[in-house]
Amino acid sequence: TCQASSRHERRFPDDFLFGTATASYQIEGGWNADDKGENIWDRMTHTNPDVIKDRSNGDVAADTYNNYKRDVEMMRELGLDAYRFSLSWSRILPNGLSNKVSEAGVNFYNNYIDEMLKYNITPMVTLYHWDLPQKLQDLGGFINPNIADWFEDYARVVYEKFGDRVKHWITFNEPREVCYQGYGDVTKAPILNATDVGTYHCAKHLVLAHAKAYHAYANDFKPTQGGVCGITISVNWMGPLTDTEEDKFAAELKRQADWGLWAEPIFSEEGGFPKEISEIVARKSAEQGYSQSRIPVFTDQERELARGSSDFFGVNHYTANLVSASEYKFNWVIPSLYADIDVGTYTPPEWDQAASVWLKLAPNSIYNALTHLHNKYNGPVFYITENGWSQLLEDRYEDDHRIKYYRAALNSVLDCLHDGVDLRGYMAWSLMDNFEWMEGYTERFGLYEVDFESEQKTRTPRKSAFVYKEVIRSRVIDPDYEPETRTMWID
Ligand code: PNW
Repeated sequence: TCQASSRHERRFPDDFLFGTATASYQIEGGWNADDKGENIWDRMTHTNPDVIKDRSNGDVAADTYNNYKRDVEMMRELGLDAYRFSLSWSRILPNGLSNKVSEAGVNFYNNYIDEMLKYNITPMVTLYHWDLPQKLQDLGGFINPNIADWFEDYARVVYEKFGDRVKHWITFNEPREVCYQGYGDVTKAPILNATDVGTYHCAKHLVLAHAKAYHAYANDFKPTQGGVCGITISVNWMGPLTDTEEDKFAAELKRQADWGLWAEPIFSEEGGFPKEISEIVARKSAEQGYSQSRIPVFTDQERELARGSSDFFGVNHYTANLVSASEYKFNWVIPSLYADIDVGTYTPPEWDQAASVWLKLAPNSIYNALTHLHNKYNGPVFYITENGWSQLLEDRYEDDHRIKYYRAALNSVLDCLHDGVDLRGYMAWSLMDNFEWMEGYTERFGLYEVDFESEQKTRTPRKSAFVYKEVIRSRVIDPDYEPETRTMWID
C-alpha cells in the first residue's frame, strides 16, 4: 500500500502534520491589553526582574497581539499543515475564574484561529503553557487541590468558544517544568523553591486537573465537536551510561522522575505515580522525620479518573543524557526530586552544543525516546509538539547548526514511522524567536529571526526556514538542499 511504500522510500506520509509551535507569554505581548488579568510571569518579571538574564519580560515580546496576521503569513510561507500555540488563561478569564470572560481576549483568539483556517492551517491549541492567573497563584496555584476544578472551568469555556473550529487540544505543556522548576526549584515562575514537597503535590494536582479537563471534553464536547484531547510531556532520552544493571536502573529512575511522574498516572495500565519513586520517597521521608511521605498517593477514584485520560501523547523532545548510578552526581538540595533519585548524568563532549546549556544534538534520541514510550504504553498516538535548537543572536541568517539538528531529528522521525510508531505530526520549536523564559531574549529558537528592537518586531526567515519549507513541500529530507534566495515566497 501507499503507506508501506512511502515508508520504504523514507517519505513523510501526505497526512503527516508538519507545523511549528509557540506559547502565549513568549510571543503575544499585550500583557495588559484590554481587560487581560495579571499572570505569574507578569508578576515575577515586574517585581523581580533580576531573575531574567537580560532583565527583560514578555510585556511586548513579538507583539503577536498586533501582528497575528503576519504570523499566519509566515505559516503560509513555510507551507505548514498545522500550528501549535497556547491560550493565555488570564487573557480569557482575567481573574482565572469563569464568572468573567473577556470579550476582547476571546475576539483575539477567534481572529487568530479564523486567519489560520482561511489558509487550511490546523490549529493545535495548548490550554496551559505556564502563565497562571496571578489570583490563582495567590490561592496556592498547583499546591491547592482546587486547581483541578478551576482548570476544568477554564477548559469548558475554551471548548465552548473555540471547539467548533479547534479539533486538537493539549491541556498542559510540560508538567515537569511547571512542577519541578516552578514549585520545587527557582527556574520558572512562581519560583517557589519548596524543594521537598512542591514538585510532588503539584504533580498530583496537575494530573487531576488534566484528567478533569479531558473528561469534560470527552463527555460534553467531543460527541458534537469531534476533536481529540491530550497532554504534552517533555521527554528527553535518558539511557544508561554503561550496560551494568545499576546504570540501567539509574536510567529508569531518571525517566520516572523526569516524565514518569506525569505519564504513568495517565498512560500506564496500573495508574498512579511510578512505584519505584513512591517507594524511595516514602522511605526517605520517614528517615527525614516527615509524618507522611512527601509524595502523595492517588485514591482509587483519582487513579481511575486519570488512567487513560488522553487521546494522544504529546512529546516535547530536545536532547538526551547518559545516566549513571555512581558517577557525575550533582549536589542537589536535600530533600528534593533529584536528591530523592540520586543518579548522575553525563553528555559526551562530542555532541554539538546549542546556546542553551542543557541542549545538545544527541544521536537517535527521538527514535530512542519514542520507541521506548511506544513499547511501554502499548502504542499510543503520538505528536511531537516541540523540537528545536537555540543559537545566539549573532548568527543571524546562517543557522547551519539548526539545519543539521532538524535534519537529524527528522531522520529519527522517519525511523520511528518505519518501525510502526503511531506518530502523526511534528511541530518545530519555534516559528520565530521569542521570550525564552529565564534566558530572556538571549537564546533564539526561531526559524524566523525577530528584531525585538524594531517597532514592528520585524520577522525575517533564517536559512532553516527555507530548509524546513522544502521538507514540508517535498515530504523528503534532501541532505544537500540549499536555498537559492533569502527572499521568502508563498507557494
Ligand atoms: C520547552 N530540558 O521547555 C518549552 O515548552 C518552551 O516554552 C521553551 O521555550 C522551549 O522548550 C525551549 O527551552 C524546555 O531541560 C525546558 O530539556 C527544558 C528542557 C526542555 C524543554
